[in-house]
Amino acid sequence: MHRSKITVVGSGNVGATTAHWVAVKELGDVVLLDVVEGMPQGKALDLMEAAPVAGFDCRITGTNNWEDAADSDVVVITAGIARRPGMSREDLVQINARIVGEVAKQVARFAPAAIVIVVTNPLDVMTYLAYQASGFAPHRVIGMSGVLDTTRLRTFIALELGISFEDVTALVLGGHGDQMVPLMRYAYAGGIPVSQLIPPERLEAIAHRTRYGGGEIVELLKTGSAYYAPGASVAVMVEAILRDKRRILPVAAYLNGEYGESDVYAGVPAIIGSNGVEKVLEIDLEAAELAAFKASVAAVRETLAKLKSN
Ligand code: A3D
Repeated sequence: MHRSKITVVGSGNVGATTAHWVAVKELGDVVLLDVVEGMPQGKALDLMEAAPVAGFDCRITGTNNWEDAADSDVVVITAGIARRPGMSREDLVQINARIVGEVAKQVARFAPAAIVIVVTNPLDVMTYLAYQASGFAPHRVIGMSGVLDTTRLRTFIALELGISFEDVTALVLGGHGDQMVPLMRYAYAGGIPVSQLIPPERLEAIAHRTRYGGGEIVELLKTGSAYYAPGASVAVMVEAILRDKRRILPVAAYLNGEYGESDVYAGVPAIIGSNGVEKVLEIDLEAAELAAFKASVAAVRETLAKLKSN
């Protein structure tokens, strides 16, 4: 039986938390890779020492050496800097572009068969860069953002209704920025459209809180950005890939004509399985929803163009 190997590049807040969720789900052996000496080794050992009491059976290795990532099945890229109060995701672009470009080349060299999940911000742009720098087919390079944006939306709906989180499903489209598009028409609680349960002005307030959900955490933490829900969201994607679950998840996928967009990454619903993005799903959008989606993709293209001109 093949033991899956998951390498998490960047062992900071999101990387370490991802390793934690992946271990708890027993998805495979985990390698935590970082440029800082000692830190990934320390976090990996600490996490592995939880195995006997937490009841997971995974080897967890910390390293500064890419050779330890050899032949990974999945590589998660969280390397880079995170936001602090007053910063937009776009403020991170120059520094993170250099880091993600270098990391993606190492992935191609040491883990040529891996599926890559990008987490570094600005997400859609970094996912595009990782796709280009790795030389991988686009379905093997996926951005994590929609699962997080959607779990935030689901949380706020469940809290509003005073019901279980389990019964809420929802969908957020577009780029992972303040122009993301929470699709309230596609949100359900126990199979009931939420528009039948929540008045329009409260729905609008929930959509607004979702759009600024990342910023809300940054303002509270002051020293960095969210990591528990992001790590859990990555683990759901890793699970869908390694167990070939063919889950429908909102992810940043490469668009090749879908929604009238080409050669760009943006958040859309997709079937996620052992090949990465198995299929991008095109859903019916009303004119205003499509316009909001297009505006958010235009913002992704703008950041990409700025980066190329520097
Ligand atoms: P942080 O805790 O600073 O961890 C980043 C780690 O990357 C640090 O330990 C660095 O040493 C390491 N690193 C830097 N360069 C390299 C390199 N070349 N190779 C290996 N490791 C390197 O940040 P974080 O974990 O809070 O956030 C990481 C990234 O994820 C940031 O860009 C965040 O903005 C982004 N993020 C995205 C989401 C999405 O939903 C898309 C959510 C949360 C965070």
